[in-house]
Amino acid sequence: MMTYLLKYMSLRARGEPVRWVLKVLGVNYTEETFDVLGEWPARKQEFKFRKVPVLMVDGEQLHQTTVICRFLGERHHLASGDLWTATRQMEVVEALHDLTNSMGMALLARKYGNEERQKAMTGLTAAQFPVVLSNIESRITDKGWILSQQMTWVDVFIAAYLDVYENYFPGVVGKFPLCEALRRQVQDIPVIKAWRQERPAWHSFEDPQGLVALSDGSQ
Ligand SMILES: N[C@@H](CCC(=O)N[C@@H](CS)C(=O)NCC(=O)O)C(=O)O
Repeated sequence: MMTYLLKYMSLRARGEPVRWVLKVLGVNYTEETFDVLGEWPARKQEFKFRKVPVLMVDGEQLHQTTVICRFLGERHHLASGDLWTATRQMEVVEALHDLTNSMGMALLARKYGNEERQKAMTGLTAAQFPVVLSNIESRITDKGWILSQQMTWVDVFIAAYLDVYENYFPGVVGKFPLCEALRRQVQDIPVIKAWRQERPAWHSFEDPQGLVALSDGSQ
């Protein structure tokens, strides 16, 4: 049996998709979190790519959020076995995951008090979000899952991000009924329901409250 240790900051951000996939799979894992502002600078050097999340797999570092989730899904049989299906699923996974770059920049700009940059980065993210959602929407099957008749790790990953991003861009997910239904289906899995109740409140760094002109670009 493999042992898993997730190392990430005390944020939702790129941590939630990994946590949700681990929880839905029901595998044993532990998590070590550190504060993005207070503790990260001292910890950064221990990571081979100087970035997190990192999943320690039997003591070895595995980087990259989407790679970690795909590995877990395939390793524990919550994945499509068809190469082309899995590839088209990865396309929307990466497209949604791309948003974390501009959104991360917006949050950093807020931290440094640069309102203009924060607005620009929020606007960029807001403009792209519905584009990605409409592509996901068109790939959801009559069973409610992305290019699949059964739930895969891809659905769990997407739902975890929608759960975070609907707070940054209120009302947008709701415009895509199949995406909204998928998000609810995954949120209703008991282990996810429990986690959403017990998880820590937003860290001030990523708190949706107080972001300037949240709806810029999405109207
Ligand atoms: N493509 C990577 C990006 C990882 C990344 O940028 N992580 C951020 C935190 S969400 C980080 O480690 N930032 C700290 C730094 O760059 O010093 C992934 O998806 O895991």
